[in-house]
Amino acid sequence: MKVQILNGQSIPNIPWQDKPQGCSDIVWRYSHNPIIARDAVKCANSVFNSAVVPFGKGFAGVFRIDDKRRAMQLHAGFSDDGVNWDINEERIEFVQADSASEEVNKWLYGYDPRVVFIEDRYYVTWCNAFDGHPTIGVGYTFDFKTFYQCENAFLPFNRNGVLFPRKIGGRFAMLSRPSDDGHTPFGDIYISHSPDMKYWGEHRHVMSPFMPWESTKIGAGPIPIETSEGWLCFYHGVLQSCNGFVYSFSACILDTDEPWKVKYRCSQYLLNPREVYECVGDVPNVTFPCAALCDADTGRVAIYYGCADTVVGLAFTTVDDVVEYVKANSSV
Ligand code: BMA
Repeated sequence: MKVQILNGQSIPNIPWQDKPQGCSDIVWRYSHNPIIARDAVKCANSVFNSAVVPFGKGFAGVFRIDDKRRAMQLHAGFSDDGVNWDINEERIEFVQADSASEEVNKWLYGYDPRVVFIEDRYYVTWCNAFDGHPTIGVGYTFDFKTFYQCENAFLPFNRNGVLFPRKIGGRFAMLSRPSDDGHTPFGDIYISHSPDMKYWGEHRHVMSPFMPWESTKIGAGPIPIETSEGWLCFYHGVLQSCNGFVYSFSACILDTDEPWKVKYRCSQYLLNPREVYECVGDVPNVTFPCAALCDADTGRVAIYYGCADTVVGLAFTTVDDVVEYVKANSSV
């Protein structure tokens, strides 16, 4: 590999399919997409923007399920191969963490989870209702059975809270997108820091919408991947067409020690809605990545993304290919 993966993990059973012959894309889709159907769980209207990590000999995850009441819920799930998933019928019921207060976390709804292992536990962040207003919820689990809920990271309104997989300069770091109460028609990515996962500050601006494909708003996606070139971050960008929003995704590379500094940023999307399951569903024209597994031995990357707010898809790339492409097509 040309690009080194730092602090990575061997995932010999990472889901994988070689790039189809003749395909010139940097990110390509799994041929059996979608991997999770909208009715994978009895109560579900849809299963989409969801996050997975290696766990034991297989994988575990936190899944966004909009139930048949159209309430947005988080469910835990497990898989041997990262492709076929058993998702719990019951939603996650968080237990209050010692560091939190019961006034903060009355469950109303939760969506768009991310999951990351840091030090000794799996942290979960998601868009959480704080007195009915969306902000970033934070929790953790050791076993994907009992989940503890911490204080919310920020005041409303905020979405797309994404933790870095290790402390940077001795502090936890999180990307997020301050927003408004509705289907926000704007949005930049910021970074915030915390000594203890409770108090967040030292906020810095990271980047704003720039190119046409992302000109309305952008939001962090999967947990950043640490490489010798910096933090490789996939992120979504939204274009407002005459007929609604179009969600595509691409990648940027942030400075290792000062991740609010953007080193490279791809000017084009890497994947956009074009397959039927991405263009047709409860919300058409959405590809929304929330997780990326990366095998440190081979540089293979498996990206999990929500499709049309209805199902989950899988796409592949390699760290070498994506870093080279982002650098070669960068506008910062
Ligand atoms: C965003 C979030 C995502 C969703 C997207 C498209 O604002 O709500 O969960 O996938 O809109 O509807």
